Amino acid sequence: MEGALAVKSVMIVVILIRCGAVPTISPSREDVFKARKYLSEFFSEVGVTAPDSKFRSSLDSFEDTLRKMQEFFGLELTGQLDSNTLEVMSRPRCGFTDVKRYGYFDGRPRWDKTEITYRITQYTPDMSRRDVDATIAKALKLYSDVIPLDFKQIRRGTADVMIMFKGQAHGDFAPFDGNGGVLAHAFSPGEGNGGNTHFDEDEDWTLTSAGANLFLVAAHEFGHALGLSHAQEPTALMYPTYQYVATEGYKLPDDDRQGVQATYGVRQPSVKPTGTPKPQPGPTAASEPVPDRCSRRLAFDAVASMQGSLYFFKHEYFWKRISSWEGITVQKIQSFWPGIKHVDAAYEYKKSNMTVLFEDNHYWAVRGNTVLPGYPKLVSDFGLPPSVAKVDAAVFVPITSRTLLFVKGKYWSYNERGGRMDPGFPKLIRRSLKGIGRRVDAAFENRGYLYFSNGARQIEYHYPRRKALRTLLNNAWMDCN
Ligand code: 0D3
Ligand code: ZN
Ligand code: ZN
Repeated sequence: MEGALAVKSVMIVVILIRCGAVPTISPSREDVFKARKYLSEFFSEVGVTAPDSKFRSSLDSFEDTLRKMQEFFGLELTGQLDSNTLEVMSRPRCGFTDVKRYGYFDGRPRWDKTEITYRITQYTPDMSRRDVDATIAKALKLYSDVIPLDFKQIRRGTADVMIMFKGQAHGDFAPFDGNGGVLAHAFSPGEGNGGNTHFDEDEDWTLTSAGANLFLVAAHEFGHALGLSHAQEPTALMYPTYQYVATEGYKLPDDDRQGVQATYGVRQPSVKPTGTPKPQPGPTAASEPVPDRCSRRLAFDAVASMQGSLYFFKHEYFWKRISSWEGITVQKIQSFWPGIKHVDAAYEYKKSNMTVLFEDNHYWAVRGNTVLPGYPKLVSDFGLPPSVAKVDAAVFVPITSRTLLFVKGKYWSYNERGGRMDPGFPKLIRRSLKGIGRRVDAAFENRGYLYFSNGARQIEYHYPRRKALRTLLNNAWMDCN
């Protein structure tokens, strides 16, 4: 009943074992016995009868089943127990899920809904049910804290993620191997078997550093169940081999978080009452109200990253979006950088650990809330024509080490390492940065993507491919529902 879906996931194996000739040797009695057991375990829906049966129809059935298995594993469809087929049957199989290889077939698998149900159909005697429930929930929460997915436990019926503890052969194509070795496995997202997660009951499941820590293993498996493959980074949760690490206060490691957020997006942090919400009455008393950051018409004056947070500038204020999902705060620009009233354009140049803020025809370099000495300077010192009264947007592109400066329908390119403007500019935005429109009023870089805002909308842009990927509303960053 789960066969068809297992096929999809185990197709991975195909590439690995497809090559080579098929030397045929006559199988021993023991081989035949093992093959029968194997086929009845994993391909039983097809019906398996002994190959030495005197009934022709049964023989057909064995050969058919074997061909099915061979097809499944990308072997030559001989219907015979050739050595390649026997080799595959004896191969110890680990987790099925390797998105990198899987990806060759089917693209990156993901859940296309935001509420994922899970059900634990078989518990382990090693721990109390309560502890198992709590540990599974905690492992899933690592993900739901950072991506916009919610997990809901159900106790009957079919859930998206069916979880069980079972040793040895347990109804899929990857029997477990007793204590040690493979601890668990999970299917990548999809219908049927997709997402299902199996824990080898022959491990000692614990909440400590002894045996196999259920929280850590479950966290790893749910990575697979969400579509993550194994990682090369040894500190990543998705590293292929288990190693105990302290679990108190455990957060999804960066590598894994970035992987899963690249697939599902970022969970908008919940609103936190800010420590500095009240606009301080400035020297010029009458202050504008704080703009509505959730408005669908929200336009930004400027956006920049700064020391891992994003700063969104609007009128006399900026919202700070802290990278660790601590929420969004709002503050008056002037109370943070005295002397700066509004910001038209901004970009961070990490190499010098500084951010450049443009206001009208001048600019500042700041580090944190410190304005660096020697500023403000005139935009003509930057290499822009003195006729430029205002810079609309600025963004630093890490892969080229260039800062793009947008003024009306054109943009300039500044070579940060060389400290000079590139020749051949300005260029027309509409011609040379296709897909982002005619004008840009705010631009920033985040996790390898560029974002170009114009009015209430922004374009997510992949610079290496010079490609506009999608359109968002500006308020998508503003933690609104
Ligand atoms: C597995 O069992 C992984 C599960 C895993 C890997 C890393 C962290 C948590 C869970 C199959 S998807 N790996 C085997 C393993 O680590 C190779 N076994 C125990 C060991 O070798 N220490
Ligand atoms: Zn399994
Ligand atoms: Zn794994």
